Amino acid sequence: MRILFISPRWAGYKKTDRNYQREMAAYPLTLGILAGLSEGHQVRLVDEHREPVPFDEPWDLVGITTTTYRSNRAYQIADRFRELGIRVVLGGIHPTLMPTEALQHADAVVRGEAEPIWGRVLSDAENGTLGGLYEGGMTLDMASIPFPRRDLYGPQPQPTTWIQATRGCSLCCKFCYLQYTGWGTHRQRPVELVIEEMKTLSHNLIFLVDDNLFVDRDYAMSLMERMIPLNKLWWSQAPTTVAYDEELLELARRSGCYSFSIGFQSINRGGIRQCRVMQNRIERYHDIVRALHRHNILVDATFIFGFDADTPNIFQDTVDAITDLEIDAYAFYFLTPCPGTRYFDELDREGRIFNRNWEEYDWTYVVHTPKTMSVQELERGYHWAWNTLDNNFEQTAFVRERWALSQRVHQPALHGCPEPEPPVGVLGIPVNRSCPDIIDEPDGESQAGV
Ligand code: B12
Ligand code: SF4
Repeated sequence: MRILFISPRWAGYKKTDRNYQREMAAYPLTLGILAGLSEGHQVRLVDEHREPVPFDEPWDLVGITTTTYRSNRAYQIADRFRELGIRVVLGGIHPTLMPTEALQHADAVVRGEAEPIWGRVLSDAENGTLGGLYEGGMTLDMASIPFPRRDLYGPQPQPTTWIQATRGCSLCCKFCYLQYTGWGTHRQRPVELVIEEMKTLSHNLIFLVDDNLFVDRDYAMSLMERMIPLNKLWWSQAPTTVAYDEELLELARRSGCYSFSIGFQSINRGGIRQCRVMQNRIERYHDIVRALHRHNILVDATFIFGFDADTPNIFQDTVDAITDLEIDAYAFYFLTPCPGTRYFDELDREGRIFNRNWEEYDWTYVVHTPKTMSVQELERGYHWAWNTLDNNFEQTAFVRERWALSQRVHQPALHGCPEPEPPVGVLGIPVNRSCPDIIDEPDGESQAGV
């Protein structure tokens, strides 16, 4: 069959700056994996940020991957192909969470992971029996994931590529879709395979796209140990708790890690409690940044505005905290419940969801009514925070340049940090814990996962 896989464009792309666009220029990993699963077929990949969708070619099957914020565009593309008589399969996070909606725009929807079910989708398509919902599940043995077909990505001028070692996260942040799906369960690819894939990469910079590489400390340590001889630079998302583990940070740096993207989420204890970001201890944010800097790992921090406990002071307080903490790079997002999750339903039942345009669920629009300020105040504060830091933050120009960030990896400590304190423990978060509805918080403090 002639199969076309598409990653639809993000409408918010045009609002982003040049550096972020360069970062996004690395080819979507999902398309490479889907191609890897389609051996024996003629496959073409289209990332709509780079090239237009080829509607006028004779495809036998079109597979579209989508997140929530790209689903409007995914549906538009799907509708158009179906009008042309071409069969369409939708998959990804949004169709997994909202399969009934997705089925209105596709012949078939894959819920969960493509790997276990794509073969059946293909044979049904060949036999003319394709249709309905296909369950891919989220229990796949990760050893069976094919290497992504990077040979189909076309010219790759940028030095970064995405790679995945693990899926899932054992933490319970209420706004995160993982816990509402089987995707919360942590699974790992054999280290051997990840290293083998890394060895095939011509790229010097790697983004490990794992939800949380550090759920299983032994696994993370063994992977990082094996990465040392590869001489690559890499970054990944990480929970704040990585900073409590000096041995892990030391190995991370030696293996080429130059930056962690860390969800600090709020400097307001109420927000941390409301959304069960139980791994975060606000009173330790300073230690966390310092620990990472001691190991020459840059801190790329995310903060969320719009928690029920946030008052209009949150913007000034967050800007002050970022400057005071000496955070290297930052991003602000609005609290955005993911459609298809219990958290979304909860806010909906409270009558607080006022925006159902999924295109605006990219964390840069207010979609629910905040509790302690107006929507306008929340929007104004968010923009004020971005503008204030962008204007005042002396390092911003280069910290947004990941390429430049990486140069600092092997240089002396960034901010003259003091000698390391003794390790205070390891991640210690039980693998695959189940998320409680509420957490008991001794002395009004959030429970850290350590
Ligand atoms: C890498 C990444 C990025 C990268 C690159 C994005 C890209 N275009 O490749 C960067 C850092 C640039 C980025 C930016 C953003 N991201 Co991002 N990103 C991720 C991350 C960490 C990994 C994506 C990935 O490669 N996963 C690995 C692949 C293999 O998994 P998968 O896509 O789910 O595919 C599997 C199944 O879903 C299924 N499947 C998927 N598609 C299809 C299609 C078919 C036909 C079939 C059969 C099956 C199938 O099979 C696959 C294999 O098992 C995810 C979190 C995550 N775990 O997915 C967030 C995530 C996708 N990002 C998110 C967001 C919000 C954004 C931003 C909007 C943030 C912002 N405001 O700046 C931007 C938008 C950028 C853009 N161009 O779209 C959210 C989306 C939430 C939602 N519900 O929509 C996520 C889920 C993070 C989160 N924890 O909530 N992101
Ligand atoms: S730490 Fe990140 S991936 Fe894990 S539950 Fe929280 S938001 Fe989701």
